[in-house]
Amino acid sequence: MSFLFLSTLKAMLLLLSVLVLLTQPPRSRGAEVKSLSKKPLIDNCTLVMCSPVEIGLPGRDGRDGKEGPRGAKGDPGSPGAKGRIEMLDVPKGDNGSAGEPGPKGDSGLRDMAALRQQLEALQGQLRSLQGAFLQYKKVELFPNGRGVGQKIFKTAGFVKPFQEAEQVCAQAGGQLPSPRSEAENHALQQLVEIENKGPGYLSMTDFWKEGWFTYPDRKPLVYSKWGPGEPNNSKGREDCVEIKTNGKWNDVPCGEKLLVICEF
Ligand SMILES: [Ca+2]
Ligand SMILES: [Ca+2]
Repeated sequence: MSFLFLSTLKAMLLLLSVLVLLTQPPRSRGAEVKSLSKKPLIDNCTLVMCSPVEIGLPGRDGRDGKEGPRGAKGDPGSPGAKGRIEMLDVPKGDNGSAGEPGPKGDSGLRDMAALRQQLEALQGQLRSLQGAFLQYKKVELFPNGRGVGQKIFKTAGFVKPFQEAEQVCAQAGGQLPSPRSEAENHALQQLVEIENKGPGYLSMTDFWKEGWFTYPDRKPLVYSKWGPGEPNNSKGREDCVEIKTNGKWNDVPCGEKLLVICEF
C-alpha cells in the first residue's frame, strides 16, 4: 500500500517538473543556456544577475578622478643628517709661528725727519730770541740798571720822599728795593755810586714796631747791612732806611728826599 503511494507521489512530482519547464518562455531558457555556456565566470553582471549569492564579486577599478584642491601646509620635517665637516669633528689646531717681519715703512721716518727739521728751526729761532733779549737787556740796564738773578734794579735818576718814591715804583710795576743777599746789595750800591745823587731808599720800615724793621709785606728781614751804630732812630723819628754809596744801611726820617731806585 505505502509502496504504491510513494510510486504515485514520484510520478506526480515528475509530472509537475515537466509542466514547470514547459510553462517558461523558450527565449529565456535559451539565453540562460547560452550565457552559461559562453561566459561562465568573467561576466560578473551575468553572474550577479543569475547567481543566487547576495554579495557580488568586486568590480573593476574606475578611471582616475579630477585633481583635488591644494592641501594645507604640512608640519616641519625632522632635522637632517649631520654635515660632512661636523661629522669629521676635527680638533682645532695650534696657532702657527709668527711670520718674518715685513720691510720697514718709510712714512714714519719721513714724519720724524720733518718734525726734527721743525724742532731744529724752532731751536734756532729760540737761540736768536735769547740773544736779542740779552742784548736788549744790556742796553736797557746801561748805565742805571743792574740785573741780579731774576731781579732787575734801575734808578729813576731823581730824588723823592719815601711815600712818593714808593708810588713811582708802583706805577712802573715794581717796588722799592729789598736786597736779600750781598749780591743784590752790591748791585744797589753800584747804582747809587753811578747816579751820584746821594743815598737811595730801600723798601724796609719800622712803621709797625719801633726798631723792628720789616719788608712791605711785614715779614722780618732775611739780610741786613746796617752801618755802625744803626739803626739808632735818631731824634726818635727815623723809620725809613737808606743805602749809602759804601753799601751800608742807615735809618733816616721818611720825609728826606733820596734817590729813587726800583726793583722789578
Ligand atoms: Ca724808627
Ligand atoms: Ca739812623
